[in-house]
Amino acid sequence: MVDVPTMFGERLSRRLVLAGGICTAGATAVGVNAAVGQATHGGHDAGSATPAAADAYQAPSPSSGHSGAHGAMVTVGEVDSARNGFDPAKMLTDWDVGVTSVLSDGRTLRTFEVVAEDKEIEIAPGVMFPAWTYNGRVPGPALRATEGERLRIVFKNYGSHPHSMHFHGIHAARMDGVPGAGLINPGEEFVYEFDAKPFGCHLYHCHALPLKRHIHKGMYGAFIIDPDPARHPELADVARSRLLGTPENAQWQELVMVMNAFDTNFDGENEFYAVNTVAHTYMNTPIKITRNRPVRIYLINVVEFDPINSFHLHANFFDYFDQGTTLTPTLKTVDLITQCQAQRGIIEFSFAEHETGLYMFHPHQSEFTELGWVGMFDVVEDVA
Ligand SMILES: [Cu+2]
Repeated sequence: MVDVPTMFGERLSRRLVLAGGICTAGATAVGVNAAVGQATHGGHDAGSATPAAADAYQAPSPSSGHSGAHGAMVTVGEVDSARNGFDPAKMLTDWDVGVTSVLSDGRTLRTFEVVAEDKEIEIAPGVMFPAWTYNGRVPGPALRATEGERLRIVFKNYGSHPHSMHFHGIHAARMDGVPGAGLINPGEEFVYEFDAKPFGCHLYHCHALPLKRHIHKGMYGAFIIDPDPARHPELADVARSRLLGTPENAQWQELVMVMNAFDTNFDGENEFYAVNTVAHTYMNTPIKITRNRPVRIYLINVVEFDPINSFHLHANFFDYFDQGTTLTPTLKTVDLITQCQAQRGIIEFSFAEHETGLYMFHPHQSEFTELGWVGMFDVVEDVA
């Protein structure tokens, strides 16, 4: 596969990179964003638009499969999930719950194992990105624990650079994953240990310098702490509905979405945007939702270089729990929320009163949508 960044150098605009990808990887193999051919795209790159870039735009052929059903706004072709070693469709519900044991004081000890490694990944059809990963995937594993447990994260650095795991949570200074406190060199190991608190929708990321480069290379992941119902008697039902493994939780359709982006030519701007890495993946493969069961999204924004991201749901409204640290909504009945970098929260909604069909979700930064961050819920009567 052609590595777009190395072929096109640092000064090309994101538009030209997209157009160049078509030429180098073959017209049928690479995704074409409608943005490539739109004069209104972007602001900072406006001067670099060329007839060549505009001419490169091609509508997907009617025979190109399911993506054609949604018009010309999505990538064309397939990303090789087997080679990547991760599949965005499965990542939505892929929780890493680690291994549990009982401590001498009766508390649960939950142990996770995470390794850092360099890995080239495909972020759009035919577009490779030299990532730094946790456990070989971007985003890293979605770690999930329960409030009050003792957590132990055994971290090994098999990568080519110093890395760490900095958790958004409560812990001792020496467990902070910054230089001198858990930032380790290639070949080294470090064990982070702390209590799981507060409950909520959190994240972890590398805290090596330069920080934005280490994060943007793929070193981030979800860190979810479920509330312990026994600690919240006034809202125990709500807490139980969030606690993985309970019958109440099984009623919910839970999805983890990490909003990310990739600067494929290393010019300090992103060329591709996504949820869970692969551009337009949930347009090409809509997310099946059973109509009469509620939906809960753990939404995390890790996009570098752009200060704000957002989530907008079509034809519906939702409740929002900023950072997931409350059992009552911090915003009720909204259809859009914004998140700065590392901001995150829980989104809850239902399609019970809706017709079945395809319902879109995307950020309301239109440029992000055109460059890969948009998806569809396929609301059906029942999921087989
Ligand atoms: Cu790092």
